[in-house]
Parts: sequence; structure tokens; C-alpha cells
Amino acid sequence: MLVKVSEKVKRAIENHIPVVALESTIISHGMPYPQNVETALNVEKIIESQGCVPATIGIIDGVPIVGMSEDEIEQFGKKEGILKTSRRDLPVIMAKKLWGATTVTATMILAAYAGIEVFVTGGIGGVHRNAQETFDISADLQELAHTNVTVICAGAKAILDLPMTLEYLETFGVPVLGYKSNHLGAFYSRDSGLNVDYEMKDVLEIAKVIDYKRKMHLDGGILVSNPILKEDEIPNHFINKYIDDALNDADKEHIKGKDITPYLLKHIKEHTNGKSLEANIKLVYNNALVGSLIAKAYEKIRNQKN
Ligand code: PSU
Ligand code: MN
Repeated sequence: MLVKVSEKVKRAIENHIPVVALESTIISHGMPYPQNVETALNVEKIIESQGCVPATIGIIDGVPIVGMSEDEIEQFGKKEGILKTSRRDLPVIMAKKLWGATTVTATMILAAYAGIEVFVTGGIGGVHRNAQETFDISADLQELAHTNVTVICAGAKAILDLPMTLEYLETFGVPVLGYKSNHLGAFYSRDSGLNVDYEMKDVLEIAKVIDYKRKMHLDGGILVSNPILKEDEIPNHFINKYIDDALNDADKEHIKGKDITPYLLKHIKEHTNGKSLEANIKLVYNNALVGSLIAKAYEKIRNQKN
């Protein structure tokens, strides 16, 4: 067996119960223990409370798992040295029988493999600031260009060059939809100062976009920006200083490649006394709720056709 899809997820797919995919890099590299495990399990509960089935995705001893158990999630949160796994890493982690935490990229690949349309995360990778020189552009953007999965996030962090990230997505034909907002979320704060391509008035409208994109065989992902709730946000003027400090320190310490994003997240968390982590957790919960509603609306449309 190449990929292990849990019985629960298999049954849900067979019975047309909406499934929501979740990534594991956010568990192993995005948040510290024990908040990472607590958050991952709460996210699953939110999805279940909406009548959907969660499918947390990760790789254990070289076997990709779609629908990790509570115990497996706990192990992911605790274990040291789990490798951050993107598209390039996936076959190597499998061949070497290692543990891999799936990024947005690898999670999209495995979700599509299992037949899951909707995937909830916190923030996506993008074009890094100074990419003109470093060439550092997250593989997440290419995956969105090609793989048929809808990703719900809270926009992207200002650790990235957001205007360039939007340009890139436009070039590769990825619709960027704003849930009840025409502003692109900036992860910790509601407004990045940039507009999304289209504001969506409700989840049904988003489900219709997914449906038409699939019916027209317009391969690739859809990005839904669901800005953090007002009561949970950290204002730009507060967080931007910490983001700049983190970027400066990363530069000084010559942090590169796949280590940059986890380094910046950890740096910002430590210097804001956990305030950023709190916002991060809240926005993921909010995304889980909206993602579940989208998954339900899309499943309804899909079943009407049949
Ligand atoms: N942004 C976050 N939290 C995260 C990540 C991004 O706010 O945990 C993770 C996701 O798994 C994303 C990955 O796919 O970082 C992007 O890494 P890179 O920039 O190296 O492509
Ligand atoms: Mn990168």
C-alpha cells in the first residue's frame, strides 16, 4: 500500500460525507509542544462538530497517512527531527522510511491522491522578500498552480512579499477568493493592504467556484483567504516590528531554504511573549470552521449532480 487512508476517511468519501484535510508541518514546525497537539486535536473537533470528517496528513516510517489517529498526532507533536516534507522530499522520505511533516504542498498532493477537495491550514508559503536575489519562492505556489485542492488560509504573513505572491498566483491561474472580505488577510492581522481577486459573499458562492473550476477542467488549486477575526487580530503596527526583527536576525544567522519559515515563526512567537502563537491558534480554528462550511456546501453541489 502506497498511501494509508484511514478507515474513517475512506468511509466518509464513499458515503459522500465531506472530508477536510489538515497539514502536519504546522504541528511539528509551526507551533511548540504541547500547544501544537492541543490545537491539532481541537481543529479536528471543530471539523467534526460541523458534520465533516478531518484528515490530518503526515508520513510515518515512510508511509503517507491520510487521517492520522489521535495517538499519531500526539507523536508528531512530540517527536524531534521530523523532516519538513515538500514535493521534492516526498519520494525520498518514502524510500528512506522516515517521518515527514507535510507542508501545504505535500498535503495538497496527498489530499488530491485520496480524493479530498478541501484543505484547511493557517498560512501558506509564498514569494519571500528579496526573492529577486535569493530565488526563495515556496513550492506551495506551484502546487496551487497544478493540484486540484481548495486551500483555506488566513492570507499570508508579512514575512513574505505579498504583492509578488499575488502576482505569481495570477500568472499561474490561481483564483484568490476573500471570504466575506475584499482584503487579503495578513495572517496575524485582517488587512494586508492588498485586495483579493474576488470577494465571496458566502460559502455557497465559493463552492460554486470550485464546482465550475472542476467542471471546466481548469486544473489547479483555489486559495480562500479568511481573515483572522477582529477580536483575535494583532494590529499591523504592532506585529510588523517583530517581523522585521525576525527577518534581520535570520539574515544575520544565514538561515536559508526550508529553515527560514520555521525560524521566523519561532522568533516572532518568542519575541511577542506568545501573543503571535495565540493569534495563530485562533485563526486556524476560524479557518477550520469556514473550511468545513465550504466542504459541506461543495459536497451538496457535487451530490446534486449525480
Ligand atoms: N506559514 C505559517 N505556518 C506554517 C507554514 C507556513 O504560518 O506552519 C508552513 C506550511 O506548512 C507551509 C510551509 O506549507 O510552512 C512553507 O514553507 P516554505 O516557505 O519553506 O515553502
Ligand atoms: Mn523556501
